Amino acid sequence: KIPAEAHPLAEKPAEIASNINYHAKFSPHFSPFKFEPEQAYYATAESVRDRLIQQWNETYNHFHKVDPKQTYYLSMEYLQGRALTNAIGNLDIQHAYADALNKLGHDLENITEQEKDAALGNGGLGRLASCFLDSMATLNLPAWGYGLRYRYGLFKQKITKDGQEETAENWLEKFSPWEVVRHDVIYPVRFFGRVEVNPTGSRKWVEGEVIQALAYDVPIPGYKTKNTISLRLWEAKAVAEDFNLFEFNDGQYESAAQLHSKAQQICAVLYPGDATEEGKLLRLKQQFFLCSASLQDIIFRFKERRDGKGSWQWSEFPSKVAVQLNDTHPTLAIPELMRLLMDDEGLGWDEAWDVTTRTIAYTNHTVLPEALEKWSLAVMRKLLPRHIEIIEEIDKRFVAMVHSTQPDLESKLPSLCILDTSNPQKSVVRMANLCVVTAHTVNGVAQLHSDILKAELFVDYVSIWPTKFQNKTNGITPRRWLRYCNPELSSIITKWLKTDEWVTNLDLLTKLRQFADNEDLQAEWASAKMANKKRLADYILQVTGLSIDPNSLFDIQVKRIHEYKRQLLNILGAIYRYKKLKEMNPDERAKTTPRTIMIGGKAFATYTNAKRIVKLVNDVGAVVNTDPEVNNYLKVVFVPNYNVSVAEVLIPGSELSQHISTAGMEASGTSNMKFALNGCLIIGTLDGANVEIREEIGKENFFLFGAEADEVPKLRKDRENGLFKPDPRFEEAKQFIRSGAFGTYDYNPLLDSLEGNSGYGRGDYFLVGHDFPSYMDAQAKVDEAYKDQKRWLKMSILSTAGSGKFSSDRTIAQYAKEIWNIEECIVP
Ligand code: DL6
Repeated sequence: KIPAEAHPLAEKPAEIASNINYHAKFSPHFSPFKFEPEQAYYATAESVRDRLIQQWNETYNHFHKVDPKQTYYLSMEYLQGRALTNAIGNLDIQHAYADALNKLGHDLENITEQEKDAALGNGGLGRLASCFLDSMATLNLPAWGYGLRYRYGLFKQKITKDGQEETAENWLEKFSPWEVVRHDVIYPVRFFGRVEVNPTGSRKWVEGEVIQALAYDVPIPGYKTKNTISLRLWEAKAVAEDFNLFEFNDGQYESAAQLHSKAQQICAVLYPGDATEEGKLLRLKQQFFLCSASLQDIIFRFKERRDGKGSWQWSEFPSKVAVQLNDTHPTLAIPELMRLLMDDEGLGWDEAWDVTTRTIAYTNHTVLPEALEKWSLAVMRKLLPRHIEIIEEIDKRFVAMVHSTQPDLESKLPSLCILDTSNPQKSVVRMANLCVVTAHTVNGVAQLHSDILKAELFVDYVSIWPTKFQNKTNGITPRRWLRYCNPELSSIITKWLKTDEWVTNLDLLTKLRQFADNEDLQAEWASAKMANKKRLADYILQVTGLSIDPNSLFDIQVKRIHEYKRQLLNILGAIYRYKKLKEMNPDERAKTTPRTIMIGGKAFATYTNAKRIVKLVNDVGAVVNTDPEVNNYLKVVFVPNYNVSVAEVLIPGSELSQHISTAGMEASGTSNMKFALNGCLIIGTLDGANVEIREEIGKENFFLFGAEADEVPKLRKDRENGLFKPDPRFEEAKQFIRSGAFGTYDYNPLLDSLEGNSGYGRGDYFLVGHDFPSYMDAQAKVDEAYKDQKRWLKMSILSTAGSGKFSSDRTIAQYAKEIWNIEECIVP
């Protein structure tokens, strides 16, 4: 830690102001003499970036000199959000910058609102990757992230009368002040072509199309440390020689620039639709592009650091390099590393396999069968002919190993092997199997999820490699998710703990427990919550035009819209609540706990039922919020375009949050951790990390309901056998929708998915009907608990106090020690 007075950046606001002015003047992106908030944002960001660059270069030089073992995190997604508040906070220069901007007639908070979210991810997995980068930098670990520089990130969600509408999110519309292009870091990535066999037997991948991968680096500053690491994003490019001037001059404009347009397609969008063959091919190209460019870069750096230092062996590679695959999306790193080692560096199979297996580790983030990637063998053979040879060889050797050492498992081989050729027309490569067979370590992301992986999805592999499987419960960065998004609560915590060390040692929050009953703390806690609720109410007014009452209970569910996450359970509960309020007389109504239910999240563009859920929430809101009998007691709000920045407003203002997935389906969840950390109570099932959160904060502070994971298979069977008796309240809520109470839209397909044998092939696969009564009972307990504000505040304080375990610093320290075997490397 750098003492405040010796801080190299402890400058006078006047100097900072002149630096911001300098940027506005000499790196201008706008017409001169304009200095409105937008211009001020870009100039401020550039001024901050300059400071980062200095630390960043020192970090790289230090790592280069020390040559420690380094981790490379490969992820197709990063949900970075905004960078300015985080950067000046981590650099500890927020006061100086706020003063400087005041001098220039601007307000720091207002300026930060100008920044567009970098949304290069979909949801939990992408945001986790971003939290991990923050922790890697803060823990001074020699680690980097690799990803793709998508032109359009996650779509912008608009709500129209028809429900969700998607438009492209142009986060690079003007430019990003946070990225630095490295024109000297460029690698060729090949697609298609053929394998050439040389007389010596060695093989080479030749011809096809070659696209260039150009590096754009984003600095990731650690909190109050000089260490600043990189997120390297690859951009696809064709070179000038690929432009056919002859054809162009001949009027054949499209074919003249064919490779340029193919290159542009690669990084055009995050998750191109893959319903078509073209879409599938493009997605596979994206995955390979990330893997190939990153591995070429890693190998280049490994060799560069050995240059001139005497003789070295490739067997040393795993003692210098750890590669973590963030789910199966970067699985092609496995055959690509094998190919680079064998075909380019001349290693034999055994040596290359030894290096690869000791380098690669894999994290699984889902047990949902449709999310377990399988790629058509035929498509892959066309796009990556050499890699398919390698995958076939890995599979062949795996099968031979099972035959010779695990005869008991021979009958399991059809599901264990990598290639599934049972239907020769539709043979596929199972990416998770390739990862498990190759990786030295496989981990799940919460204890329950890791247990399920070992007991179900990967059970037979466990008997082959009993020590390969680990758990690494997810975490969130306390910097973004408390210190910066909730300054009011942060100051209170610092005051009561008499230190701000909790920002990097979140376990210190347990010391709040002793004050949970203290009236002074409770009063301060309540006033911080009210300030955040008012800020949230202002935000809702601004984006929806709806006025909500900060004295009502703020109940929030925000996450991707998916049937397993059960937003449908939430809205059915709201519908039932509305119906009962309508049936009450005014005196009865006045005794209820007023609630504002907020639901936000994006539905995948082609996921019809998810989009119906979005429409239903909006339709219910339209009726409830304009019903004068009820709208003082209940409001239902759909929060549009949920993203990282919106979460930073919602979470601090929340009092109850819903994490209500069918048990066994949510691998971990990380928003549950963010809400609990901010003193929000949870209503939830025993799923994912909820289980551990409940253990940490105390079961009396958690509103639990629903079936447990090990009951789910039997409950599904019972339904199929007609043994399920729905609760009358559940029937009443569905019937109310069918009666047309919320408009004329046809909700029958959605409601049918909760009945009979439709939806996911079997009726109510996610057990909404089964869990509905216990959900409503738990909600009744919430209403009662909220009436006793003293008790509620105590529960809220205990939620924060019990959240220390869920720091991503803890998670990353465990990855570093137990998977990567890397140590801190502090920049002096
Ligand atoms: O591990 C991060 C996050 C978990 O918290 C969520 O529970 C899980 O649903 C999510 N998984 C994905 C799946 N992507 N794929 N494949 O995003 O990961």
